[in-house]
Amino acid sequence: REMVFVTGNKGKFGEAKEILAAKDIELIQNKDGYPELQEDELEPIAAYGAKYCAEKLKHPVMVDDSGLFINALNGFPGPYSAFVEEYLGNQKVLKLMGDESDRAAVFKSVIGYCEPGGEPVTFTGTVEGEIAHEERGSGGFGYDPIFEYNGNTFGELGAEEKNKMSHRKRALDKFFDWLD
Ligand code: ITT
Ligand code: NA
Repeated sequence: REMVFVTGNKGKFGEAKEILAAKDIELIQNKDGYPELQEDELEPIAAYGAKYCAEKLKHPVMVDDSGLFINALNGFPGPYSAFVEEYLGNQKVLKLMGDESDRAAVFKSVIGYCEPGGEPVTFTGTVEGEIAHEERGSGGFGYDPIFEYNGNTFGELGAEEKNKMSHRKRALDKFFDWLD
């Protein structure tokens, strides 16, 4: 079985490809992109993106809208995670946190899926962790070096470990339970 994943993010694609290989699904990357709605929640962004791409490509597609929600920053960067990563980066996010003692954060991934002529569906996966005091580890991508889970940052975990319990893995599991 094949699945088209519309994303420009190499890290997301690589992880999803590995996770789905175990389910015997071949993932194909499409980098065409889609308009991202400005919303507080990731679900409508993923739903709109999936619908837009399914109609444009005339093919079933999945998208993944994800974000890091930091408790002490009232959920920021959340839906602005890509923008903040690009324009500020991990060091500035750490600076924003300062010596704040509440380090709680949630990584969230929303898979949007749609078939041409159909309505989009979404599947949400979350993982709870903490914002580290410094960047650690060279694995993964994006916010991985500052997101701690059970004492290790996602940057310190290998892809295999991260893919066992990440927000993306949890969202993809729900999606493929639904597809079957
Ligand atoms: P798309 O083309 O799929 O939209 P994107 O990078 O723009 O790719 P998003 O809009 O979903 O993705 O933004 C999510 C941001 O959070 C982006 O900066 C990602 O690098 C980062 N991110 C998402 N999942 C992550 C993960 O598992 N580990 C670290 N950072 C992650
Ligand atoms: Na994006």
